[in-house]
Amino acid sequence: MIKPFVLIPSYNTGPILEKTVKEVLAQTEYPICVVVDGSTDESDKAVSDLAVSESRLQIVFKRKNEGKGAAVRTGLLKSRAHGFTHVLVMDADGQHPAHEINRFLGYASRYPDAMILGQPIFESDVPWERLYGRKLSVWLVFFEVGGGSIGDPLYGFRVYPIDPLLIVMSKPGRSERYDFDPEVAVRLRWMGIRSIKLDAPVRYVCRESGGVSHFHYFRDNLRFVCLHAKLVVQAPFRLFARYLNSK
Ligand SMILES: Nc1nc2c(ncn2[C@@H]2O[C@H](COP(=O)(O)OP(=O)(O)O)[C@@H](O)[C@H]2O)c(=O)[nH]1
Ligand SMILES: [Mg+2]
Repeated sequence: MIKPFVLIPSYNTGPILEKTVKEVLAQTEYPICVVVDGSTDESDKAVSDLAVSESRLQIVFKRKNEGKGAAVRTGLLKSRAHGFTHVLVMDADGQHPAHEINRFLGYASRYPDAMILGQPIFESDVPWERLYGRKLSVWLVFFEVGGGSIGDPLYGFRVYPIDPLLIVMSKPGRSERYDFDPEVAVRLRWMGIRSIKLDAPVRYVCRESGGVSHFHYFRDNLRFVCLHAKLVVQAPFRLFARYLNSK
């Protein structure tokens, strides 16, 4: 039996954070942890108020913004005492489908040793540069893990078994920002963690409806370049080691 919780890292997400959390509360019975990562937009106020009446909802505050990956690690470490075995990570900004949480956790329950990786189904609202930009990442991880077991490495709607995830995330020099999503998927595969890919819709919420992104095209794409340069160099050794272990 798995014991999962939902983890939502948030940084200056604005009013849409409360909407997202309410949707998650309505869609699932599992505990929810929101990590407010040095936000300065007061988006945490509404969810903090909500947490007073919702015992399933925990808000963790970080003073300084350190990035999505670092926030996920903080949430995992804070929740350790509760004995959770699995975590479903999703975005705070309304892009990810709360209605898919139970289906994803159902798969995690059937395949507890696997990570469950969302595969984005885009609608017509997807910006073209996002759609085409990610194709290179898909191709690179295909090479890095020796096949299509990850699919889209950038879609962060996923369930992870916590123990191996923490092993991967605890090593020094690990990605702390958006590069967290591709890096952990690749390294978990290298560790021999099986992956199950499930389609799930992704929305691009327009600014007028509260949509917000902190993705910085130059800075964050440069991080991806550095990450993949490292992974591509390590890949042949890791894949060879896995091949030897499987003999
Ligand atoms: N905790 C934390 N979460 C972040 C940070 N940057 C982004 N996020 C969260 O990661 C998710 C995706 O970020 P977003 O800026 O929407 O990226 P995009 O969807 O690729 O444009 C959202 O839930 C954000 O709240 C950060 O520095 N700290
Ligand atoms: Mg987003």
